[in-house]
Amino acid sequence: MNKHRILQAGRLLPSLEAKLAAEFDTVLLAEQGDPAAFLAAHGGEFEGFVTSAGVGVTADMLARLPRLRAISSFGVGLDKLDLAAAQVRGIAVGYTPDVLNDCVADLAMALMLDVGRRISEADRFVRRGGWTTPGAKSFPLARKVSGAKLGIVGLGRIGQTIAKRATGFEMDIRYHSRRPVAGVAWAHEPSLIELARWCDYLVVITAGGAGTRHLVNDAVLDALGPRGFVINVARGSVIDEAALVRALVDKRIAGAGLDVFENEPNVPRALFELDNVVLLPHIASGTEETRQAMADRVFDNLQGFFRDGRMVSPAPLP
Ligand code: NAP
Ligand code: 8YV
Repeated sequence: MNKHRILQAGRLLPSLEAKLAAEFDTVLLAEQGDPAAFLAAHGGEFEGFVTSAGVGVTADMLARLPRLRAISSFGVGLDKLDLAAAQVRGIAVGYTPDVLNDCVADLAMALMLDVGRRISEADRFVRRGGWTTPGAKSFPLARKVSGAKLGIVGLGRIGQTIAKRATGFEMDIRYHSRRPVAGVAWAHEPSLIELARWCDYLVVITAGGAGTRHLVNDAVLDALGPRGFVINVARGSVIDEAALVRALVDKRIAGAGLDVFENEPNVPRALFELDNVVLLPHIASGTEETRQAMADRVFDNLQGFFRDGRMVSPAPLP
């Protein structure tokens, strides 16, 4: 039997590439020279497309793949996948929810502890000899995380996993989302401004995309205030980055822990100067175990579709 032809947008874990190549006839777009010319000549040959949450798929790309039947995306974020364009064509879309909840939640906790307890700042202090310099000022006091007030923006799969971890830290937890979540112990706060005013740590873990663009704006940051920290493990677009930089530079908020940015991999230079900000290169799901689980789901989605007509984790319809 002929293997289904699959287009791979970019490089994947070697183990996933090997599994895909054994089951399908795979082609790596990034290695085909001029992608536009390649797609004009060969786009009609592909039935499957493997992409990632970071790369996504546009309506224009779909138009270049006229026989496409299935897309499998490495990641849970759907903000760069044109689901509506896929739906119009009846193309199945799969993604990797749940398998990354633990690691993204762990990283949110790590960022909260880091900015609250000034861990990265203290590490820099030790490395530059601040501890051993005679007569130097001692390292400044930090803020407590255990027992503090945590506001979670978006109590979905990952948001709930963060709340469970924070429960172990005896944090007082409330959350904001458009709809209250049934069956959870934490209080829903319909107003994001009120949540920000109440909490010490505001952790952002909503979906990205147009619906949440700049949800955290000047007004929310001012409500958080000079004793409040913001953590973003969702998407850079959810926070108005220019407003965040202003609030940090002007010390209108206490600090920030950021895994995601509006224009990745570019991070506003003004943040490099600030000691109360922790900057990470979008690594929340980046452990060997979780990336392998994501890779397995990318494969299972594609194999499930082509063998049984069913993906393991179909993306929700737009
Ligand atoms: P999820 O289960 O779909 O949860 C998304 C949450 O966002 C829901 O609680 C939803 O509640 C809320 N939400 C959506 N629109 C909102 C709005 N306008 N205002 C307030 N809340 C809103 O998704 P998940 O699996 O937890 O993942 C969340 C996001 O994390 C992903 O979409 C992805 O972008 C990001 N992520 C980042 C990394 C990383 O590496 N940093 C890794 C994985 C995921 P309502 O619908 O009730 O509002
Ligand atoms: C991925 C993510 O590492 O799942 C997501 O939505 O943001 C991360 O887990 C990344 O997007 C892979 O491209």
